[in-house]
Amino acid sequence: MFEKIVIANRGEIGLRILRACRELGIKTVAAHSSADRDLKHVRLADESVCIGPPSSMESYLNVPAIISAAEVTDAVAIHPGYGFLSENADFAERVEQSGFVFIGPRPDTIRTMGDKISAITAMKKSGVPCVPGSDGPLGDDAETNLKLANEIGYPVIIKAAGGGGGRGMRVVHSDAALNNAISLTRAEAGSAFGNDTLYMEKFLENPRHIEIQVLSDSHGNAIHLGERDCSMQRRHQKVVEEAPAPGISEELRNQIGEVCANACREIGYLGAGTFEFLYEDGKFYFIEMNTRLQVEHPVTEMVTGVDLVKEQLRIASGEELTYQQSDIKLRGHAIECRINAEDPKKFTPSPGRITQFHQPGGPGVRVDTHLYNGYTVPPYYDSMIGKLITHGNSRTSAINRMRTALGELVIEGITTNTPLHRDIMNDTHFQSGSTNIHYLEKKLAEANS
Ligand code: MV4
Repeated sequence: MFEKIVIANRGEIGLRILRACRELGIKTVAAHSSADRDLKHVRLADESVCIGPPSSMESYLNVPAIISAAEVTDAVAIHPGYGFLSENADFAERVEQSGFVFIGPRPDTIRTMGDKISAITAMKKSGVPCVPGSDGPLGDDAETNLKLANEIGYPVIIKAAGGGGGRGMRVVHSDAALNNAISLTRAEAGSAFGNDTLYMEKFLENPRHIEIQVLSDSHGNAIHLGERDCSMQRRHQKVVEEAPAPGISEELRNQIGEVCANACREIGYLGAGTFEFLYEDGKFYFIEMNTRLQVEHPVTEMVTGVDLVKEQLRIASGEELTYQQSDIKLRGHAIECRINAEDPKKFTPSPGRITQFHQPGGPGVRVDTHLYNGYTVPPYYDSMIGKLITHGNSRTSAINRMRTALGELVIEGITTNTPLHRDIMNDTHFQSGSTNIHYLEKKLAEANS
């Protein structure tokens, strides 16, 4: 196992990684910006290195500074967390060229999955079900594109190969609108991603967003850890996630999970990964693969008992997975509410000093946060300040525990989206498990009319 690693991230995930390191006896170096000296994990780490000023561009995205932090502390590996450089293939490559281990998949895998067309091509080849679509890049010939759209059937969606996470997409409903939409999307993609390659898919109108968690080691072992339902989102930001997804049978879970684990073995995937699917009318359609640890990983941990961060560290250090597929048994149900420092109505960021913080507790309650009394939430970064996770024997029990936990949560000095979570937990449609990716935005629009 590694002797010492650099944590190249901040906030709750910096702390989450630090805790996993402690349990494995790994020494920690917190690489942090000058605005983050008071972060909980920076205080707790064995060592810390300031890698630059507050701006992410000059700190958490500053590749030479992060590699220097590893060099000066004699660390052997770098954990990127999520966001920032976690899915940057060039960063992973430079970490390895500098003689350190990147805790994540190999650079080539990250590169393949970063290009949405090559990701779909690779997954389709490995037997993962995909959305009917162009099977490759769109050309510029208007007639060919019209023919393709008619074969797929309207509505179709035009997506940028360099996009993902909701950026660079356009829905098209008719022949009349198609080629203009392609030109517009191509121009936008070119300036936004420096890559104007596009592809076309059938547009699914009311899907759920369901993703499969996998772990895959360097000895040819790969397992799936079931699914998460992340449909409760606003503007491509997830708000609530849960595991398992309501209404997915054990048979369907095992079938799609096996397909994903098998794809991992075929491509020699390394580490933790997530297959993102749209789920509609009982069928899964692959859209993207995430090659990082995800924000919502705790709901999977709660229902499987697997510590995903410890497994990431073990896999990166060359050890074998400590679980076989037959060891993975789902127990109960888990829900996560992302707590954001934002205006509860307008969703604008709300940084500032925390004057009171009381965290909920009791059976089946987990709080992943770096907050403490007197901490100041800086204005420079993402507004997520913590995650409240509950577990119960049933979905109803997990929801009830979340309602109780939200009732106990006190954060004063800044505003948060806690009222929204109380609303969602009391929402009869959420309670029945019958929502989709459009549900929350529709609910919020209705509340405002
Ligand atoms: C889609 C889709 C419908 N049909 N693809 C948005 C984020 C990106 N990861 C893919 N996205 C979508 N792709 C087809 N063929 C609808 C979305 C989509 C969405 C997906 C997941 C979660 C939230 C979403 C919100 C709006 C649109």
